[in-house]
Order: sequence, then structure tokens, then C-alpha cells
Amino acid sequence: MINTNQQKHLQLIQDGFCVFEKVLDPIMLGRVRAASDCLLDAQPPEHFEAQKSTGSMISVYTDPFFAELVAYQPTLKALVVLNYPKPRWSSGYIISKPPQSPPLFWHQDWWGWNDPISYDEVPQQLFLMYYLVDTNQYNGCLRVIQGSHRKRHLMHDAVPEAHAANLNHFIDPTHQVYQSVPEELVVPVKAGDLVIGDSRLLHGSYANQSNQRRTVITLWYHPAFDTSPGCIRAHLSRKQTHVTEWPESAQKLVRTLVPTYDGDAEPLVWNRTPGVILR
Ligand SMILES: O=C(O)CCC(=O)C(=O)O
Repeated sequence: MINTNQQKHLQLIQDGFCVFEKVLDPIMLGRVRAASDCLLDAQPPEHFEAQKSTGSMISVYTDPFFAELVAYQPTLKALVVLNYPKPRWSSGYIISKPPQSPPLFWHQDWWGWNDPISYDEVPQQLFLMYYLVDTNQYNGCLRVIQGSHRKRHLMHDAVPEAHAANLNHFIDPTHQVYQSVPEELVVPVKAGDLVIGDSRLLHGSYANQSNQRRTVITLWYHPAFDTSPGCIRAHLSRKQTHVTEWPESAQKLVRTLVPTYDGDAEPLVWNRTPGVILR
């Protein structure tokens, strides 16, 4: 008989994602909403125009408040439940779909396909997504293709490179990367729930047909950093963390989560296109 925690771990490994309910308490949810809304309200219209399909793309490094979210204890406990007691964190974004905005194209986010470990069971990078409103198909909830983190799907060939600028501009709304596929799984959640997924998983979101903004905060963690190849650790510690941009007080909160590497390996070359050996 497997318990709920084991089930979640199994779901992450087999399906590529799992959901932890009510992770953000109401006070923290309110604070995250306030910080995000403040950044979103300060963006010029061109920002949303350039990110039409995604909605917005604002780095969490913009506001040191987000250090509190990165180091939020209930989240780190959820990672322990998944058997990842020593995660590291590299980056994150405020991704907000304005009212009446189009779907987010299908994509996967892993950038380390040049290293053979990318084809193993153990995820090298996880997305942790906090939706700040209740989501459903009407207001642009997440959709995923279960198992696509390890199994090839026709959408891998339709998306040349994840988050490519031309797809983001939503120039051709009839392109297949914005369309539903029969096997997609709808992932509606409540505000404050946490979706944890493998960065290799094909995912996207529905259009926001509502009159309210739909915001998600995506944070990127590295669950098996200590056993990751040196080239991945070198990449994360030299190219992806910008933690020194934060004031000392914020840096202190995330100190144990920052990727560090003092070996000789060269940083892995960025490659977002999965190889043919994806089964
Ligand atoms: O907007 C969403 O629902 C998903 C965001 C996303 O795909 C990502 O952060 O990679």
C-alpha cells in the first residue's frame, strides 16, 4: 500500500507533475498578489504586446520580496515529501495573462538536452507554479501532456524552441502550438495551490476569456543538484543565479538554496531541443 507522499512522488516521476493543495497561507497569498500586481501595473503596454501568448515575463529578481517565496517553508517541506531534501533554486518569473488574452503555446523548459542525464528518470529541474487566483479552462489554467517529459509527442516537433519570440507574439493564432490535443490534461487549481512539474514536461495554458488578470509565479528548483553533472552545476552557478543583485537581507533568506560550484567543468551549452533518443 503506498501512502499519499509516495503517490505524489510517483506521479511526478511517471506523469511529470503533481499538485500540493493550499500551500500558500492566506496572508502569504495576499503578499505575493500585492507584490506581483505592483510589478504588473508598472509595465508599459509594449511589455504585454511582446509577450502576447505568455502574458508577461517579469523576473522575480526584480523584487527582493520574492526571496521569501523562494525560501517559503511549506514549499521546502513539499520538496522533502517528494524526497528532495536539498534543492537549489535558480530563477523565476511572474507570468500573468491579462483579461481576454490568448493561450500560451505548448512548450517544455529544459535547457540541458546536450547532457545524457536529461534522458534519465531523475528530474534535473522542476517548475514550482503558484497560481494567485482559482483557475479553470475559462480563465487560462494550465494544461499538460502527461508523460511527455520522457516520451516523444508530436508537439515536440511543432515547437522548434520553447518560448521562441515568434510564438510568443501570437502572429498565427491557427498554429498547432496554441491548439488543444485530445490527450491534454486540464490542471485547474485553487489560489495558493502549488503545481510541481518536471521542466521537460510539455505544457501550456488556455486562453484567459475572463475579465480578470490570471497570474502564476513560476520558480525553478534543482532537486538533485548535489548529484547533477558538473557542467549543469557550473551552468546554474555561473549563468543562471542573479542572487547577488538582491540586498544582503534577501540573500540571507535563500543562502542554502543558491547553486554553487567550484569544480573545473565548463558550463553546459544551452540547448532547449530534446534529442531523438527521447522515447
Ligand atoms: O501561464 C501558465 O499557466 C504556465 C506558465 C509556464 O508555462 C511556464 O512558466 O513555463
